[in-house]
Amino acid sequence: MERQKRVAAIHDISCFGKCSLTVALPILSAAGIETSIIPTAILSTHTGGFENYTYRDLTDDIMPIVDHWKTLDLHFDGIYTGFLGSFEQIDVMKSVFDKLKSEDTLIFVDPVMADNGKLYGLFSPDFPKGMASLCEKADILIPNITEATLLLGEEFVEGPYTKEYIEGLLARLADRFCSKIILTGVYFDDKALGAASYDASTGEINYSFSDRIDGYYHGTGDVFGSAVLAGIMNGKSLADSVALAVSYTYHSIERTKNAGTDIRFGVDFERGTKELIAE
Ligand code: PXL
Repeated sequence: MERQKRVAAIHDISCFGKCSLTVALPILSAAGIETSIIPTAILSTHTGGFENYTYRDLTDDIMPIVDHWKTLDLHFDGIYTGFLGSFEQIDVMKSVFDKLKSEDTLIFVDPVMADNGKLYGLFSPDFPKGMASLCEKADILIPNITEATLLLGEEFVEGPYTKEYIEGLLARLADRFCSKIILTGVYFDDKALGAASYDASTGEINYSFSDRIDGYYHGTGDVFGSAVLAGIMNGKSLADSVALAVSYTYHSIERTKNAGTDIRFGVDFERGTKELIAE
């Protein structure tokens, strides 16, 4: 049997509402990936639609965890960062990468900070600049379109998009940050929604779409990112991993919609994990 892959997932724990670590850990584990975690903050819920949530910042705990791990001589095949609770954590993440990465470690960065043309309320206007400096260290960068424009310092453009616009964004992101880009929230009409991937080292661009389900279901970016990384760690190509993640995320939203669940509560990704290991 092949050696098991090991990933370090570094996100917050939102105790209720299924996103960040409560999504990344189960999805990667279900896909057969050993997953170590570093929580960046603990919140009672995520910040998307709940009021009066608790927030405990864990910035001071991150380096001691990493330094202890260093004494164990661990090898990581991937490091996956998502929601970071503060500006300071951006610099902390750069040190974490330096300390934990080996030559073959894949740095997978989801620059979680914005959606639908808006920076999330708890981030200051200079946060995207800091996040951009972290993205320069990524091997694979996975922004949505709002995050992509913020990282590039461009105006947000409303969809539906043209192929020219999407492929221009992919090229500018690859130019500025890293050779492999996955752009989420891509749509050319109101029927289908999906993602585009670009590998600047080969020039290959691929698209994956599913039917659009109306409503803003929370945590789907984390479900999608975790499924992409699961595919890549399991040896799939970038394009095949994106296709797997589009299908898995779509089915998770579909189950949630059919159940009539509150859209803030997260999606039913749990009952579809078989899809992650299907050949
Ligand atoms: O899913 C991204 C995310 C992660 N963590 C927290 C969030 C959000 C998005 O709103 O609020 C705490």
